[in-house]
Amino acid sequence: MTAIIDENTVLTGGDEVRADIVINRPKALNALNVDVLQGLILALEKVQKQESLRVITITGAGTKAFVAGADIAWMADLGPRAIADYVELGQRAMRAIERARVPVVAVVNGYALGGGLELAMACDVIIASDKAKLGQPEVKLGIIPGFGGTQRLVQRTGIGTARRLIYSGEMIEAEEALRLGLVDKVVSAEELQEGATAFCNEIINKAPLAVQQAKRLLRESSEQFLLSGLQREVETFLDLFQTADREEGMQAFMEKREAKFTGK
Ligand code: DAK
Repeated sequence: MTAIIDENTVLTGGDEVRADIVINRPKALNALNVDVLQGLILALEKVQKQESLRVITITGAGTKAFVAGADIAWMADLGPRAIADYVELGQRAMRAIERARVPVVAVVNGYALGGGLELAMACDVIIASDKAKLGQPEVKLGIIPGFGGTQRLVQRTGIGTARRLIYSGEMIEAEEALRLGLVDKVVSAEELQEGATAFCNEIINKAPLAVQQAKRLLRESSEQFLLSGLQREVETFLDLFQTADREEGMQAFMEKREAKFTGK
């Protein structure tokens, strides 16, 4: 896949024990395109070179969105080969988060939709602002969650809630997400950074090897099941990507109108 990696789309900062990764496309609500996904993978590799690292945070730039999903305008015109490459890249980015040697905390500062919620769910812990809105709206576009949402949402909320959220595509508020187990902590928007720092310090102060081994074991507890589910999700996603409903769903989004689906 050819992509020019714009280093400014993913920023890194922090100190010797904590790395902060910021997805930086605020005008497109931090939507995930190739640059962002490749930038995320590179940022994760870079920050983990620091031996003293204890925790990583991921957030979105600006006050409106964590990540509003895959970049629909960009994705709408992709052919079968390019979309298959995108799948591979997206899955690699999610797995890089999940397999990072230290815990990764998603700091959800606004909309976390579609691929954005999937990215948050690949993190170990999700801390959300009370203004955040979360959902898997893919069925409104003629597709399904394709970066692990059909698998990781079930793990977080149980199957009943996963069905409700994925079939309806509805957006929910942070407080409801907390009740459902979709997020782990809700903090007022004004205090989100302090709340995230307080939680990171809880991790930083603990025995690093114990935390890291716990992370590995927790991940491995469901890994085989997850990997086979992810494979089936990708295959189904690619089939749906070829349908007329998918074309209509994405076209309707770009034209800011309701989609008219035909089941074709
Ligand atoms: N992609 C591209 N641009 C987006 C975007 C997105 N997901 N979300 C928002 N934007 C852009 C808008 O088009 C708008 O651009 P301009 O018109 O200013 O140029 C700008 O960001 C501001 O958005 P709005 O004007 O719409 O702002 P509002 O406050 O009115 O609404 C909103 C905010 C978040 C409710 C709304 O923007 C919205 O509904 N956005 C779309 C959310 C969505 O449907 N997300 C799911 C995308 S599908 C794959 C695996 C996974 C995926 C894809 C492939 N493979 C396996 C290959 C994932 C799919 C998805 O995530």
